Amino acid sequence: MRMVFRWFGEGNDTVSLEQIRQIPGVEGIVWALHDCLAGEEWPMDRIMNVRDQALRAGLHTEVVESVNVHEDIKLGLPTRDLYIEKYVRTIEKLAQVGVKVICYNFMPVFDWVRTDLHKRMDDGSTALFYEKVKTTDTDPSELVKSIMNNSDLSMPGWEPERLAHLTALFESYRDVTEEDLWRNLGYFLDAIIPVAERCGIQMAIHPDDPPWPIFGLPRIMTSQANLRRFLQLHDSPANGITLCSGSLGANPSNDIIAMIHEFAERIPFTHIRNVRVYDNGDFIETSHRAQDGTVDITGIVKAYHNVNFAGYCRPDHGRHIWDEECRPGYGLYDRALGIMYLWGAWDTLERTKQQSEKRNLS
Ligand code: CS2
Ligand code: MN
Repeated sequence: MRMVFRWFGEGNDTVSLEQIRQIPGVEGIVWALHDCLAGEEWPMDRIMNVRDQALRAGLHTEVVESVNVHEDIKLGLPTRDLYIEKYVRTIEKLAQVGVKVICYNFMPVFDWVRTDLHKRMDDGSTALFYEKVKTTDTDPSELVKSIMNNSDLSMPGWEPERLAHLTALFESYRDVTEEDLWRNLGYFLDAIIPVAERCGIQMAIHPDDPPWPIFGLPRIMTSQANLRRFLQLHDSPANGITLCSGSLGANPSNDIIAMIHEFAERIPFTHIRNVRVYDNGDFIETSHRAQDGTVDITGIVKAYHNVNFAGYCRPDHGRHIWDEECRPGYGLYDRALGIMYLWGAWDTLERTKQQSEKRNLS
């Protein structure tokens, strides 16, 4: 398991590369050119700039998250070919600087959605919270406005440029069904996966967060059956999954351990984090510790260990603790604690295995 840490870039993140370097066992950053809008081709000089910065801090840049997919591709519009061409060129450039995995998602309009970015918990920390009723009964523009009022940072999937066209975007998805989305995803994969194969890159789709339709928009990366269908849509080792336990775990009927066993060969990248799901479907992001939420984090680490997982791993979101001011979900402290929890579980399994191998030899 190769530990990495998400970094939003100079001036765009409260966490520094030097701090990341000091978290035990972290080898690289998970990065993106966050100000390149979906559909834009990434400029080579800026790509190299991030690579060089990271290298100077002793960190690699092998994992990119995300190269965002233009809505016209998800909608299957005639203009999609143009955006796919640009996407392909970005993949090729990233390969040139040694990128190995590209995470992306195929969620219509929004990326991840929460209804409160600073929900106060009993211990005084705050965390990202999702109140189900607000994504069924609220006007999405109102929700977005109320959330953005609390944040002066542009977040992935919530870029002001995109949100300014929210009504038009919703209109264009009015007649798009889940089957349409599958078809459009298949078309996209048929175009990009051969390029990824040729470049030695693994594409890794991120599950939908939360894993169900919101505001009437279809979502398909939601369950074990759908992930299976996704892998078959274009059957290639370059067509993989970013298995995110927090996203999938928001639906308690998702058996993440079973997914790890079934899809192991096709998981180049994992996000491990916990959530606590309530009976009414609301959920809050918690610490990574298994007891703090409803996702079996130690069981998940054990499953990865069983399948000899050698891919990249990052803690996903963290709570906001110790008065840290940071991007919602992306502070230093709680994610670093998360990493140490994951290492604790992993190293115990690893040492136990080594000891028993030694015993068997003697
Ligand atoms: C991430 C997603 O910050 C997060 O919630 O898990 O934004 C993720 O980066 C994208 O969905 C991947 O494309
Ligand atoms: Mn994730």
